[in-house]
Amino acid sequence: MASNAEVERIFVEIGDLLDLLGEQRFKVEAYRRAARTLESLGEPLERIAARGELERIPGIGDALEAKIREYLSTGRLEYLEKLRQQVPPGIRELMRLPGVGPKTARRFWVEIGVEGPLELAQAVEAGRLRGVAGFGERKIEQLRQGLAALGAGVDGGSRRPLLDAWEIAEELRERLRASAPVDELVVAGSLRRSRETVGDLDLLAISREPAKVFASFLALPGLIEVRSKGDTKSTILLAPGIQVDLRVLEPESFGAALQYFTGSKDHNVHLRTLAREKGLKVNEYGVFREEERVAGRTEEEVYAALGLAPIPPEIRENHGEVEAAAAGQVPTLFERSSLRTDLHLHLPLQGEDAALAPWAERALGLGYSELGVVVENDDEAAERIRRLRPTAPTTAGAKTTLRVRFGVEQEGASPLPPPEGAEYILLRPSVGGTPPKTEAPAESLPRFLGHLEAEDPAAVAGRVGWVEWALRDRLPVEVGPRPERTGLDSGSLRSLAARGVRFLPSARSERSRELARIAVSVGLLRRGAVSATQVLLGLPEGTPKKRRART
Ligand code: DGT
Ligand code: CA
Ligand code: CA
Repeated sequence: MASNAEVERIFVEIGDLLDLLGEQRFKVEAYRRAARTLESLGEPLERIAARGELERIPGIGDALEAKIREYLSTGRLEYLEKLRQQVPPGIRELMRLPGVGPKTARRFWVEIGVEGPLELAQAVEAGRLRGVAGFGERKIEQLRQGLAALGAGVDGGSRRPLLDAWEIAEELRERLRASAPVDELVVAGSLRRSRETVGDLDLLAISREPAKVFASFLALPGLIEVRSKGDTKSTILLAPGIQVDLRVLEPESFGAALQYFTGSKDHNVHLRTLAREKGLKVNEYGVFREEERVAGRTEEEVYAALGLAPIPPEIRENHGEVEAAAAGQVPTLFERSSLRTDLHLHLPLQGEDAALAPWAERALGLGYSELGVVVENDDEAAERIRRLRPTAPTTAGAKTTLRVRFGVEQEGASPLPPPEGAEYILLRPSVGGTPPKTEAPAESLPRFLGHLEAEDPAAVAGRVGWVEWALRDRLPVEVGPRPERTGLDSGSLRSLAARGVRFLPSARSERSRELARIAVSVGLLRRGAVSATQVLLGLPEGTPKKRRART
């Protein structure tokens, strides 16, 4: 669901962009004022729009109302996208510098002629700011430090959550596939290993026309800086500050490069030692005996040449997996292709995804046979389910059948009976609460613990208690794509699996396209070495008991 905060952020951005473009004060201020109004609005915009009362919000005139409507119904705003194209992304990046707002960033752009942090740093070092009105020695020194911090923030240590990196990478791959002649395009590095945080993205491609691929790469929207440029490798910095390496490779060595650049570094070091013992040499071009390449086209080939069974990327951390592969005892991890359902999705109130059809299409594309729509267990739950059920697709195409189920979500401690039509219950931690001392309320419907996401670190830490509670009751536990907000990172998944917890992977979608995020949830389960037997492929079983229905 498009939140007020999203629209607020968009208006702030429009205000900044108009300011950067030197637009008139009143126009800029109109957006900023509207953003402030939205910040203090007590009700979701979607609801106000549904009542047709957007124009009653103070400071929202016709033009802004139309923009809010467009965004709510399409999730996009054409006006914003046009503005973005008029301002080089590097100019907006300049506003992250201390003491630099839209006005100053515009002056750097127009008066000094720089288009981003790198060029500004060069201009500062070349003394081109000296003598410019408003730039004394102190101000210049402040800029120099800010620029260093901006660069350092990217090179040294600023890692981002797995899901964010995954989404950036997916968009990048989509764009490059559409604009460049690539036969193969994959992401290696820590993202392929499903590490919980990702430093930079490592893209590998095969193409007969590398020059065209690099040209597209260097013309990507959101590019802030070109860090290096060559015939086989280039590195760029993308907004909002993530580095991306792209390598274009020969098919003969693609598997070796994929293996090498997937890492981890410690895993690779172990492989090299092993190779040496066998009189082989392994690098990003292949496995070699003297000068002869004995493997390189596929990863399996590389591992086989070293006498190893294939090792899934997610466990390549040199934590015993190489020894296990040598003994032919690599654990069998859960596979995404065996997943049949996602039981935790919420339909937005408006827009295309308010209907089930786009969800069904995506779900079938993912190979699901079942989809679970969750509604809050309140007075309207039965009615919402009743309204949606007749539109639920049961078949699509000749062979495939998709079954849509309905579940209710409620607090773990709450004794609420389920409404008519509900088929399962998602129990979530209560806000600010600790898990109940008692068992989860007995119920005939299948139940699981989910919705573990929290923003506040203390609340995230408290999730452990809830998982323990679920474990006592043998309730399955949902695994979503944001470990930093649930506390369920691969390490805890591993130890929970050892204690017999069964998991329900979910993409936690509120838009149909987000169903694809299941890749991240499954990646985490795999990184936790969770086997197929510990993942539920459909609804858990309910505890048969007298059923109280509420209508
Ligand atoms: P990140 O980007 O910090 O999240 O982590 P990675 O693992 O993606 O690391 P990155 O991007 O520096 O390098 C990608 C892979 O390339 C890394 O996992 C293993 C390989 N690699 C990079 N540098 C070296 C190295 O010096 N020695 C070896 N053996 N492998 C390396
Ligand atoms: Ca990386
Ligand atoms: Ca890298």
